[in-house]
Amino acid sequence: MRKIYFKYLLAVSVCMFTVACSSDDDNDPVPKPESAKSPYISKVYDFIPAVGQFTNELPKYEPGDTYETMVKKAEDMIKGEKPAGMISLGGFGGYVVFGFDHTVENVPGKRDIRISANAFWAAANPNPDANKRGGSCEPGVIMVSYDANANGLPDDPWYEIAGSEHSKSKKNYEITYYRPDPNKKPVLDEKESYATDVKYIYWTDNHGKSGYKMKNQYHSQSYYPEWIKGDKITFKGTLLPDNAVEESGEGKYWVQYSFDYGYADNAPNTDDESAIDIDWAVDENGKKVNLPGVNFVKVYNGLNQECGWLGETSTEISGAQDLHLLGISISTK
Ligand SMILES: [Ca+2]
Ligand SMILES: [Ca+2]
Ligand SMILES: [Ca+2]
Repeated sequence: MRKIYFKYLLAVSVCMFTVACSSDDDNDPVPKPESAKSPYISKVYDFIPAVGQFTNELPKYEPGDTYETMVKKAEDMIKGEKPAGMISLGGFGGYVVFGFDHTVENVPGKRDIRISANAFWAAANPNPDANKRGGSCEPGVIMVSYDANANGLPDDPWYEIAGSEHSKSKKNYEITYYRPDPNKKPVLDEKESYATDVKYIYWTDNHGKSGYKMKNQYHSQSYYPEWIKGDKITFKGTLLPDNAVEESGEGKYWVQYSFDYGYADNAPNTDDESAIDIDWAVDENGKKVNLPGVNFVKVYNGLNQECGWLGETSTEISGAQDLHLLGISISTK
């Protein structure tokens, strides 16, 4: 904030100097501090995807890559006005932390931030009685943070955006994925013909459950984040209820139903439900917090769900926008 004020003072004095010295030339560039703000993601601070069929692909892992180079690759994919692509967060808990170059204002009664992803509505839901919107909706839990100590770093308290499933979700859920032995013999199951290994990656959670993540024939690379050291990796967060239903009765057509509001990759980018109101932020006790705005956003996959041949449900992210700087007005709920 202090920096912005200084820049403003500087701009004002440059402007006064310009006016005083060039009375007949009004084409001189006049710095405008406001226009220096970008409505888009300016930086990715952290990125660790969980196990998933797009892990090591979105973004692409190459031998020699490290945590730092993968964070930079994620940033190159989603920053700016025209992001280069998309990142996948993998299974439950996989996350990204990004920020804006300013505080996104929490405007009363309005949504403030849109998070872009690749959600879309089903073209041909076989269930004629479906009364909810659905298609490819892979909800990520959104957390927000205000740069309270004004150091430009996401080292301040985080608050969860309480979306429509907040009261139905499991708080403090933890899942651990175990690195697969590259020499293990794949296990096949004729009932799941799309799978090239039905016991690919073992996982356990803190609710006494365990299982295996499958590998499918459509994605043959390693599904375990290759650059992460250690034989296992644990993710923590709020587990959302499953949202997918196989609607054909033949294992063919999975519909991932959209939650009403408050999640990423849960509604198309043109839909109001891809936008959130900072006022929905709550603390760890579920109590509403009143933030003036936010500088940083964290999104993690909130589901531990497999959909047959479609594979695991994994949140994707392809950008974010400060709606106010873009002049887009969307009412809150
Ligand atoms: Ca707001
Ligand atoms: Ca900070
Ligand atoms: Ca998606």
